[in-house]
Amino acid sequence: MNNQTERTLVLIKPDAVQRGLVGDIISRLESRGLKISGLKIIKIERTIAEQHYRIHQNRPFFPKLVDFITSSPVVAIVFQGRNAVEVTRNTMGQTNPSEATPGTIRGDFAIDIGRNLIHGSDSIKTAGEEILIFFTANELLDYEVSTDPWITEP
Ligand code: DAT
Ligand code: MG
Repeated sequence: MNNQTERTLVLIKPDAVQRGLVGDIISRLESRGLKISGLKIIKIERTIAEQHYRIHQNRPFFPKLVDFITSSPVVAIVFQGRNAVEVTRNTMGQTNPSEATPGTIRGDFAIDIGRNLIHGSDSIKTAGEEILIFFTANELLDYEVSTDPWITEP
C-alpha cells in the first residue's frame, strides 16, 4: 500500500441488509474508485458494538444504537484508495438522512437517523482503530488492478 493510500471501515447496517441494498451500496463505493480490501457478513456481538460505538456511550441514543446494530447481520468491508475516509463519508451523506444530499447513499435511500444504512470511519485514526475491531491482518488484501492508474494519478 503506498503512502497516499488509506483504508476505512464500512459497515452496511442491518436495515440495508434487510432491504436488499447491499449490492447498491457496495457498487456506489466501488464505482467511485475504492477497492475492496476485506469483506464479510457478520452478526455483531453486543460487547463489540459497545466498543465500536464507545465514543457515544453517554448519549441518550446509545442503547437503541447498540440494539439496532446487533439486531441482524451487517456486511463489514474495508475499502482502500486515495482519500478513502473522506470519499466514503461524502458518498454516504449526512448522518441524519433527512439532511443528506440526494445522490448520496443516505440521501437517496433513507429518511430516519436511526435507520441510516451505513457506517463509515470519520478519520484516518478512527479508521485504523475500527478496522482492528472487525478484521485481522490476514483478512485484508493489498492488490493491484489494471485500472489503478486510470482512477488515481500515480
Ligand atoms: P455517523 O454514523 O454519520 O458517523 P455518528 O458517529 O455521529 O454518525 O453517530 C453514530 C450513529 O448513531 C449514527 O449513524 C446514528 C446514531 N445517531 C447519531 N446521532 C443520533 C441522534 N441524535 N439520535 C439518534 N441516533 C443518532
Ligand atoms: Mg461516526
